[in-house]
Amino acid sequence: MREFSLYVITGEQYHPGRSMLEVMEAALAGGADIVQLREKNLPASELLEKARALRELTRRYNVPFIVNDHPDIALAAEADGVHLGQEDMPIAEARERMGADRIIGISTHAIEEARAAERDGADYIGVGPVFPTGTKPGRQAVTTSYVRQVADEIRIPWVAIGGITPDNADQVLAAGASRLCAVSAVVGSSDPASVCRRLKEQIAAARGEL
Ligand code: TZP
Ligand code: MG
Repeated sequence: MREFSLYVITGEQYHPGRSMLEVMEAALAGGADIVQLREKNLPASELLEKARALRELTRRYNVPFIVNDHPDIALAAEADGVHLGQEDMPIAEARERMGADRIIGISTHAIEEARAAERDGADYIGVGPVFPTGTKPGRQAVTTSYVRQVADEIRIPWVAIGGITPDNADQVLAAGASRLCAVSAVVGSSDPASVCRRLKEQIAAARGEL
């Protein structure tokens, strides 16, 4: 898959009164370079409608678009890929449905899951939640020690996620991450573009690109 550094996921609960498209467009303007639609409680028809709209927007910004949980909706919306959780269908089944050219990502919470994802042909993995987060309640934080383990061992692209903000991003980058993902810090901000710009700068500095 194409290289990325800042992954932004939708979270409509964080921006009452502003539309998902308006907030995600601000994130894209600020430099989000991959985007995921994550909506846990919508009927399929509404999810597909949102997916099509976000597909359209991400196409304008030439940014890959991923749909959480639903390969069929990802395909129907012409998304670039799907993101799975450990409880979702196996990677092999998603691959069969999506084909070789689409992106398949999977969330991991321990090094054994990361190894399995790499072995099973995931295109990228999520690593987290690094910090406790209200976006994924009930899931224990994996801390930066899991980030370090992944940095040492995993060779497919991976992205740190969970409670990441500009204030703690440098800790995550120091643990070896070179890609960050955020929901609330970006979409819950009154200025998503500037949060994205700041995170991108922090990533670029850690990568030695500045
Ligand atoms: N997977 C692991 S943590 C998380 C997901 C979807 C939530 C990240 O949201 P936030 O608001 O950036 O903590
Ligand atoms: Mg899922």
